[in-house]
Amino acid sequence: MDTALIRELPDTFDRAIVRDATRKPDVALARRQHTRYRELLETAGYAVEVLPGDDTHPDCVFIEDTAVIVGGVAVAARPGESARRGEVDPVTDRLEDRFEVVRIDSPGTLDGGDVMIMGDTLFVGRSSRTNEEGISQLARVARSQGLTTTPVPVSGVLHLKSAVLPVDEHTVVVTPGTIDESLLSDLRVVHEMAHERHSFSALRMRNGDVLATNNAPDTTEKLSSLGLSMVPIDVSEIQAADGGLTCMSILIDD
Ligand code: CIR
Repeated sequence: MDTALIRELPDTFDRAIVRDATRKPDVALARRQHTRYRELLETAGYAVEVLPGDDTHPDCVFIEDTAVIVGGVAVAARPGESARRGEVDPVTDRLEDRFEVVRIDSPGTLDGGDVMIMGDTLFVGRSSRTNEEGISQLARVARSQGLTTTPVPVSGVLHLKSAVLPVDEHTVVVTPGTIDESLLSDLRVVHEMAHERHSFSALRMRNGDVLATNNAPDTTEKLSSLGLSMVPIDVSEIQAADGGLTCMSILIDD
């Protein structure tokens, strides 16, 4: 059975790092939204494994940023925000029975939210969190696993996956103006609707269903009309902490 590794939301979540602190997330509501996320992963057929939260790391629920599965290797990330680096070891400790663990070393930085694998291509965001050295260390692992790496400069958003989200094997949703779309050569690109800018987030699950944030209904409707099976979810408090739907899990194909 495929596994989804998630991490409990800590009591300190209202101190998560935010780029534009317009409002603090409500921790109790965020926790209910996270529980619903977990239930929907289970409904899609994942065995969900839950790591305990850590109150000293308010962002630890964003487990995607700490490790990236590339073939048979778990790459231990080195988050661009130094305050998040202590989130990595508890996650890689859990992954090391199943994968060889390779670490991104200083001066490299890499956030897992900057990595998107589509077929044989690993796209990696060059962002405020992921630097050139982190990209080249990751590219070495990718090459060893038969993948080609395409760096993608990202502007105006936190991570590559704040700008581009896979919704099926060859389709991505892009927020216009955040990346050079010509780098996505072989992929079908659907644009996030202008009036829903930065609201849409999605997670493609093992059964083909796509979780989608419920505050971007028109972008979601566009994808439904292309035949995708969309499952709406309210993650307002996760979004208030700059998170989306990919960032709360690491999906492992068995
Ligand atoms: C941060 O700034 O690091 C967190 N507040 C949000 C991280 C979201 N991660 C992701 O989308 N992969």
